[in-house]
Formats: sequence, C-alpha cells, structure tokens
Amino acid sequence: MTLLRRTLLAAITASFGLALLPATAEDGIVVLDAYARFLPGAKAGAIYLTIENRTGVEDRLIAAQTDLADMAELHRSAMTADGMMTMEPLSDGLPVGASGQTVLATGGDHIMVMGLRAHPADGDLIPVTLTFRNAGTITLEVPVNNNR
Ligand SMILES: [Cu+2]
Repeated sequence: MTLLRRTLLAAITASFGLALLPATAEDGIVVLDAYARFLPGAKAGAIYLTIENRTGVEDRLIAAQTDLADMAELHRSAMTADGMMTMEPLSDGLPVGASGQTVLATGGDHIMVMGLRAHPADGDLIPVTLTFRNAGTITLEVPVNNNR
C-alpha cells in the first residue's frame, strides 16, 4: 500500500467515525426537544425545551430572545390553592444544574413570547437565542407545534 492510499483510507475511516457519532456527542450545553406553541389569534406564545448540561459546571439561563416578538421572558407557571394557573417572570433566570437536564414544559417553566410581530404556523422554524451566564449564547431553530 502506498503512503497516499494509506492516508486516504485513514481519512475515510475518520470521517465515517464522525458521521456515526450520535448528535448527543456534543459537549457543553445542549438544547433538546425544543418546540413552540402559538395558538391562532393569540398575541403571545410559549417555547418549551430541555437543557442538558454536559459542562459539569452549574449555569443559569438568564435570557431568551427571538426576532419574532418584542419580548421573550422566562416564566414559571404554578397552580394556586384554589386551582387557578398563574405565571410569573423568573427575574433571576432559571438555574441549570452542573449535570443532567433542566426541563421547560407545559404547566411549568417556559419561555413566554409576547408582542408577536408575525404569526408562525405549525411546522415553521423560529430562531431563538438563549443566553446562559457561563456558557454564553446558543442560537437554535425551534419548530412550531401547536398540537403538543
Ligand atoms: Cu408565561
């Protein structure tokens, strides 16, 4: 085998190796299972997602932003003693443990999107930027799914 052929073979093996790695092999903070709901006619919507921290260092989600709306806020939903759902802004952000997952889900924490500049439809992708105290910003495309 010539040197060139050996080098080519190594390159092919290396790229195969990379291609076979699952998406979850990334380091840092990874956002999983993000989706948004913008119910027809509503002037606000919500984004839900799971934050997986692979840094081993505690972090905090401190802000969210999307060009789709005037404002995006971190909110916490809760049930009052008399069974009413309420929500309030998380003014200090949302703590993200040093490992494991932080889940934003219906009935709990969410990103509230207010002052919509457009009304995205089911299946649209909306750009969202998350800001973490340590990890900095992460931009992702969040699919709209009003059926979840
Ligand atoms: Cu809210």
